[in-house]
Amino acid sequence: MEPKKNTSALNERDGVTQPETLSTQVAKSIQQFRRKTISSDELISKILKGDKVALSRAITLIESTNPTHLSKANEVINGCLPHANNSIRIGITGVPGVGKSTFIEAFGKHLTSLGKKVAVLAIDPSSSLSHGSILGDKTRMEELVKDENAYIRPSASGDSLGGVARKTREAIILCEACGFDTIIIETVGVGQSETAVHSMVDFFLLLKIAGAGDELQGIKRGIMEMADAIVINKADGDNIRKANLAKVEFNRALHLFPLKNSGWNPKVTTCSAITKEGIASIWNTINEYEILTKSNDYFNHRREEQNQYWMLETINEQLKNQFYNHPEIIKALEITKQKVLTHQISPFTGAIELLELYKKL
Ligand SMILES: Nc1nc2c(ncn2[C@@H]2O[C@H](COP(=O)(O)OP(=O)(O)O)[C@@H](O)[C@H]2O)c(=O)[nH]1
Ligand SMILES: [Mg+2]
Repeated sequence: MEPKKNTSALNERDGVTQPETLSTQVAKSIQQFRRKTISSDELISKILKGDKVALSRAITLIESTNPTHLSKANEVINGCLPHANNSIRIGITGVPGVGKSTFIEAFGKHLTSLGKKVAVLAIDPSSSLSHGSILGDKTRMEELVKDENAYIRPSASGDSLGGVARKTREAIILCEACGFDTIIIETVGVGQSETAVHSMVDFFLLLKIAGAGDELQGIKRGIMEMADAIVINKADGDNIRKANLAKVEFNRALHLFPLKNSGWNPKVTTCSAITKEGIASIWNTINEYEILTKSNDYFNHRREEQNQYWMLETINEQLKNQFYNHPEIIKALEITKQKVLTHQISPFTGAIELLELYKKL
């Protein structure tokens, strides 16, 4: 009779004799693997020396969903934290095709030519689904990618914007500790990601292109309100006149917004990421902003506020994850949903019951 196949994972097969000696090949690969796993102290000291390979490894670590990586990631972040903060953080947003990647290439090259060290991070919630767009971006940033004083990191993956944003925020800390003094966070102008980026940068730049008189349509008012500068890109060739007209219109529209807490009057400018016209003056504008907000103490005040915000955001996110991933809650949630659906209990009662259950778990 055929022996019954035991499919239990707990079952051990007997009768397999071990080879007397370990193959040298295997030994070698184990040694190599060990050499590759690097302690958090080593990682920190390499990052502080400006090692971009170590920086990438650390960012991969914070992006990992493997729970065993979490404590190591936190060690690295805490080790880097005292060396962070010394930078200007710039958020750049705009709809796909507006020229963000091309702009960042031109802008980034301008900054490195001034001796700046530039890190580019991206928050792109759509790319975590399609695993996309970054390859395209890297080819648009051909020169910057090769620049020794630049670092480009594709967007973190994750299944929630909150998660992706938190990882990006931690990546900012690592980049700063690695010596990058100008951090650019790029996001696609869709959905909630602008708000997330706005809450982690000092300066928020909205990239636009001139349309045929429809400049002010289709822009979410909230995004315009967040902008410290509106830059109309592709102001080259036949487009220059239209771009200048758009500039006038945006200026007029901005006057309708209340004065910002920063005391800064948002600027509207035009540029071409291709001819590089106007690129240098955007950097001057950001410098002016930094000088103003550091002299009126808004700069530090805002960073402190952002720290508080991110602590609370992280708590919210973790609480939600713990709740929804608890096996008992997963079971009870289904039952409660049915009860609500069939009007046995109100949605409010259902929620309270689940929360009460969670407290007891
Ligand atoms: N004429 C012109 N074309 C531009 C400019 N900036 C970007 N483009 C083009 O616009 C297209 C989209 O640019 P890309 O940087 O990929 O936009 P993104 O989706 O916002 O990152 C590309 O074909 C670019 O070559 C510019 O300043 N002038
Ligand atoms: Mg792009």
